[in-house]
Amino acid sequence: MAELVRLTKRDDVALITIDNPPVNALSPGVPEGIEAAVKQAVADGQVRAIVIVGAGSTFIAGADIREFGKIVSGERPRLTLLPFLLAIEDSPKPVVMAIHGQAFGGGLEVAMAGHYRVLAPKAQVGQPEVKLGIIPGAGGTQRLPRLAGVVKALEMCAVGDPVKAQDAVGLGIADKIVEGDFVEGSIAFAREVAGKPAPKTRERNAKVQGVLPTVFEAARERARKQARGLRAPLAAIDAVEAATKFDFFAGCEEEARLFNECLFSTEAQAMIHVFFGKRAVAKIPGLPKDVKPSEIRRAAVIGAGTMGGGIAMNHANAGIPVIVKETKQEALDRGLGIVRGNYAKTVAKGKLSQEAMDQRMALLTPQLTYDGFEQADIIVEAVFENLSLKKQIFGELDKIARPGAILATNTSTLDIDEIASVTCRPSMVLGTHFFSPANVMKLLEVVRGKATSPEAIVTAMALGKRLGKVAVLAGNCHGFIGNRMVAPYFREAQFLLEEGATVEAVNQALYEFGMAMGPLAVEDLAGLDIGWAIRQERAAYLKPRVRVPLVADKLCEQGRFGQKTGRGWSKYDENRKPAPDPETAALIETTARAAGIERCEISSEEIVERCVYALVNEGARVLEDGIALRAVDIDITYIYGYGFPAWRGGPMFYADTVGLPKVLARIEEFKKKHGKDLWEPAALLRQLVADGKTFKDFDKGKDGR
Ligand code: T1G
Repeated sequence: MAELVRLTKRDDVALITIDNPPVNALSPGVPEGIEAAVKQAVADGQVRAIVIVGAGSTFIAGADIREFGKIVSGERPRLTLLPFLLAIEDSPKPVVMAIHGQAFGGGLEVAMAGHYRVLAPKAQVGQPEVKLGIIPGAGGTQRLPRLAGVVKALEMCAVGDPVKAQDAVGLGIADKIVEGDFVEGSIAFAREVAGKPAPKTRERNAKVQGVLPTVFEAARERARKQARGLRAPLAAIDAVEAATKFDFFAGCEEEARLFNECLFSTEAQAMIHVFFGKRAVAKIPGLPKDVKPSEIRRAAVIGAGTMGGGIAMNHANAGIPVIVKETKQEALDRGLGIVRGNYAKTVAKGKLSQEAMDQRMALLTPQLTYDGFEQADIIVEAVFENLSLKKQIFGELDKIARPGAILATNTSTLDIDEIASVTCRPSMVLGTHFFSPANVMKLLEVVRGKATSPEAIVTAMALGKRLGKVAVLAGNCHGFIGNRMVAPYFREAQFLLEEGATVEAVNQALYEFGMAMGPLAVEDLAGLDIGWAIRQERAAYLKPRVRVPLVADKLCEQGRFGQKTGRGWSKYDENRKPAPDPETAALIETTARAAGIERCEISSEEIVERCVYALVNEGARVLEDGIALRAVDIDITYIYGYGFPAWRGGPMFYADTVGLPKVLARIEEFKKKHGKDLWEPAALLRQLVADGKTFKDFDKGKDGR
């Protein structure tokens, strides 16, 4: 077994190197190796100071998250890193933590057990545990407030965002930034502090005394707003508060109690599922291992509308020069005006410098012609959702694009093969389905056609990562993964209105379930006319005598498209604040009565089950059809593209937590009541229940490693 921790000597300084690729996680053997090396260095008379550093790209990225499942299942004992950290802290010789890359979670906790911390200029430190549904579990909530103060520690532990090197020094978390040769500079620093008293972080109590309780109340208020439904941020606040109430060791006990309470929660299992899921979706099983992404140096976007403008911004943000083509000057000016406005807002918020904005705007080339398109490595078509228009454009692009260029369409529903059929290069045609607003939403559905080449797929997936997106590969069908599944979700939301639920009750039930917005509120935001156009385009595919929602079309016929017209399912004031619309409620009631639909009280629980189980059932079919590679791909799609709560792990993970037998039984009840055309259980769901398996089991062996 490769040596996880090495001890070497530089004259009077011991250099302890942690080498557990890829991110030096505190996997079994690492804490033990560090402790043994420290003890050895302490016992070595020639050694006057100790430096601990990480090999490779980072210091320590935290505890080994892969071990948590084994702790919860009882395979491994609970986390007990405190004794190992005390061994470092109680070293009579100063221990200098030399941090490059990241000191995250347990990595920062190890660093804070040291007596001094020096940082490489680009280093980051942080306690991101709440992003995994847990809290620091190795003294982080007790040592960090002693270094950075309670207010900053609350923010770092309850929100989980990293702190840059310069700020870490300013906050007192670290002592110095080392420029130049980092290891040599760290050793030189160690020599400077050798022989000086080794300050123990746990004894630095000044910053945890006399803290007003209001500080914690304010933090809890913020957490309830910003992390709705999450337990971990509130637990992190409780733990930091313990540092101001108890001595260090009693505070660590309280932290450990809260840590285990979180670790054994479904919330943590779900968010750890999402952590690894986000990385798993990038791995495509079945593609030749030697296929490498081709380089994207230049891009071109057709359409400067809401989507085209956002897509162009993504490329400029990644430093890729991008041509933006429109058909009319006025549309071009409007589109680029919105882009400039978006950047200006970000600059005004202090999240982007004016200089960076100017650089990005300079990468955008607005024009009305195809000039320069022959140099683009990828061309993304983002015109409105019309098949014949998209085919016309792809026919034109096929004549001018350079060989090997990727021709991508931003369609959200249409047939990729149909679009590719008008080109002589279907192998280079695929879908890059961005989500609105494209410069904000993280999800990118990369849609493969039947002829799309592995090169094109890996290039588009790699580009997705470069644009800061979470790219998920989808097969070609109507609506791909996300929109195919969301259709029955919206269908049920509308049926529930006809059966007696109010617009507010449906929205509130899903909002309280954890969705970013209720389904009808989402439709009002996106515009009811979008769905109307798709329904008209799909009318020919409707099965006769199968129930369809009746009210949305009526609203659209009255020009009520949602927020953009001030009225849709709800009515909106000038600030787009929603309010119940009695006219909509009346229209729903009269339409339902005219259709002979029985109306009654409907519980929030049933509202959630009807909508979410419709999602899960269609999700199972998406897996059956191979449109999604794994259940986790569906989960990541819904969390990063459709506002599904990460703390529920995504629709398929959620179904596993409810228990597939219960989900299937409920679907069978809905089938009895609402008919098999709407609620026939997916064969895969039946099979998994019959085999006593879960969607997680379905994914096993599909990780593309
Ligand atoms: N444990 C196990 N595996 C990890 C890991 C970790 N902590 N961090 C990363 N990996 C794997 C990851 O799954 C991927 O695997 C590979 O390493 C590269 O990661 C006691 C309880 C450090 C910023 O939350 O944020 O400490 O896909 O693709 O983009 O209080 O990884 O190749 O098979 O993300 O360069 C707290 C988690 C843990 C940090 C690097 N720590 N990691 O990003 O690479 S809880 C975290 C990250 C804890 C203590 C508590 C990022 C990174 P594979 P990557 P990257």
